[in-house]
Amino acid sequence: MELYVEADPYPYPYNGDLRPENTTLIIIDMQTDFCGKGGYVDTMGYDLSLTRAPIEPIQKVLEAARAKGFHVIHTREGHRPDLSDLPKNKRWRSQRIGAGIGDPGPCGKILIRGEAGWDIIEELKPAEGEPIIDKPGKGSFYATDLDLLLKGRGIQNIVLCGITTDVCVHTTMREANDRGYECLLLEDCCGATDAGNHAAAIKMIKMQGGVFGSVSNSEAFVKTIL
Ligand code: C5J
Repeated sequence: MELYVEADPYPYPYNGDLRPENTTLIIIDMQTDFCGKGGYVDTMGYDLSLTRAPIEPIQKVLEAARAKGFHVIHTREGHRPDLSDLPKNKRWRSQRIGAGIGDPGPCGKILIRGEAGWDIIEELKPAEGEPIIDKPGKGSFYATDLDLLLKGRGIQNIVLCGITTDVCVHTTMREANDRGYECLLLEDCCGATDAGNHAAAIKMIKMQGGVFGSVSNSEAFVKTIL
């Protein structure tokens, strides 16, 4: 039986082969550092309401996906405490904006593995057995075992949620698309540090007939899978 999610610019997935066995939800970087008080994004001075907006829609999607037995994968951006995996230019740029990666902050050292700010927020805590991909960069494929894990599980479809839309979510979607995965981004389950950038990132996906995949929302996805 073919199953499609109502999406733009095309019903997802392209071939109607949407099953819990071949589809994963990937929840990107829902960490205190990106959406919590005293974290990296807050320290940079951005509006936290923008990166917190997707929390509730993601909770609904996560509940439905878990209930139906879909794969669920979480990611975290962060660096080793000795900073050996932190490119010098990334550190320099973060220091320039007053939120130096590795520097102490209200939630511990900024974007450092094991610190309070680096962890996934309580509202979206991974369940037992759900893999967490720790990544040093923006994309979830670079310098991680994500691709091996997806191939081993026979996953063809990736449904993306998380923050930020224009950075880690977009980079991951592009990486996944180039590897042949069929991608869907849930618009209300993502957020950026700038509303215009969120909108632009969504628009980019829809160009060229869906250059990186298709775009839908939490309600349409949940309605389709339940
Ligand atoms: C950023 C991310 N924005 N998770 N990281 O630096 O998108």
